[in-house]
Amino acid sequence: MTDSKSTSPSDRQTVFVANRGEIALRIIRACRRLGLRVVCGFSEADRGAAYLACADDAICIGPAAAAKSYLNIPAVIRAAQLLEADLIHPGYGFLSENADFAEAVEKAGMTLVGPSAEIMRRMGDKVEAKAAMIAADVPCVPGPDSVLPNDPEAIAAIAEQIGYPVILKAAGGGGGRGMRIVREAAKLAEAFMLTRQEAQRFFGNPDIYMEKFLEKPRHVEIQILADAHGTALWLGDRDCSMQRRHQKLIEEAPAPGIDRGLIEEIGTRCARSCAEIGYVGAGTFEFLYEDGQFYFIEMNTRIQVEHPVTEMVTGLDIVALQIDVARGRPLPLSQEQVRTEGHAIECRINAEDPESFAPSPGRVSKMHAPGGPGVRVDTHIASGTEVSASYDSMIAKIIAFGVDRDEALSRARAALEEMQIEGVKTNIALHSQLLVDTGFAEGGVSIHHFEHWLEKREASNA
Ligand code: MV4
Repeated sequence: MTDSKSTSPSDRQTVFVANRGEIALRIIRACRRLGLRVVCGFSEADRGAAYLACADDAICIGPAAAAKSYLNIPAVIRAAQLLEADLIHPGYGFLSENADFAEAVEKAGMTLVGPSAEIMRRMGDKVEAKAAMIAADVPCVPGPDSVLPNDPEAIAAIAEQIGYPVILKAAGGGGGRGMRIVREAAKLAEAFMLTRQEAQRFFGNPDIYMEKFLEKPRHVEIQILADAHGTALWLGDRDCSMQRRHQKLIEEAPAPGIDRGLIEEIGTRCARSCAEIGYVGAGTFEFLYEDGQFYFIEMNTRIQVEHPVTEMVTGLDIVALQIDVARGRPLPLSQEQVRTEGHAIECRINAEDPESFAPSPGRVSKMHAPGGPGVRVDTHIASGTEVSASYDSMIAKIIAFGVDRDEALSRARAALEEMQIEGVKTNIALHSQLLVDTGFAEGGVSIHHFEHWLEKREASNA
């Protein structure tokens, strides 16, 4: 390619967005900032959605059912080729951590905004991921860095060595499926058989591993970003402990009340392990944090829903940087230039019944988004938007920034009060209640806090 050609507008690279909703819009915005052409694939359910008009072009990839559109690898590849894409951004969910998809993108001569198929496959196997982290001196939950044998006596011996309670996990699992807690030796053999069957059924991989079960941990994660030239950065930490059934409700950065020296040591090790394994792209190291210690559990190889809290405290555009490193560009900053400042809190707004948590699809008849200093709203929703029953019920993210946690909290509270959504039920009022909970206001709640809070609320309403 000649210089004159590379500067002509027709030669701009094209990004195909293989996702929908708020993250599709977030990716479109990053592409605009970078001066890239950006095109979308949409399902029949999303035809005519307002965010699609923000892209340079868009094409239908199939019916509403995700399996036939956003999860349909041949349909996505064909659409990207038709719209002359150079890169494919998978967002989160759908095909974002599918190694077969990553391979198909490579085979079709395009570039995935994400790590290689090989790395994705390796991190998708939780036992391989754990072994890689142990090798890189990232602290892990006590337990073997290998799959369990089939011999009941050998398994019992491993459990005795770890000490009860233990947890059995499917190597092909993650995100909360295919796990079983075992509190006594008498229950181990049956639990092993059941977990084995589930692992085979859900993930097509019968491999099981065992860890010490941590009773009351927090969920703290480290954001990383790595280029193809050997630079790997960590961009701080997030606390995602406020969750219900593995669906996060509130995330914040930084994790409150944790020794900054310890976080720095963990973050540095995460970044170094990325450089060691040749990781390119954005990624997240998930840890459990209990009694002053970090324990690695899984790595996510995608951009995450909660990335905005990290963007707010670092001032970086993680999605733009993620696209740039996928294009082979070197990261434009060093670790010393990554500075975090202040505090950010994100509330996930879902279209759901606040009592039953059942999805509440329908037409948004009215939408007023909050704003003002330190308030960011990531959403594709406007008055008139149809919320489909075919997809996740998350429709908006309210992110509040402050010089400290108290200011972020008070801005988040005011933003939630201001927000109005009519036509679908939402969890806005639930968030308002959570943000005045004394436990949450103090900071540092465990992953079980929300369910306990709900139980207490039910009891006081009875
Ligand atoms: C654990 C654990 C306690 N001890 N591992 C759930 C999702 C998957 N990513 C790992 N998970 C857990 N692994 C050990 N050794 C508790 C959980 C867990 C959890 C973790 C993070 C966020 C929410 C959670 C909710 C329930 C259980």
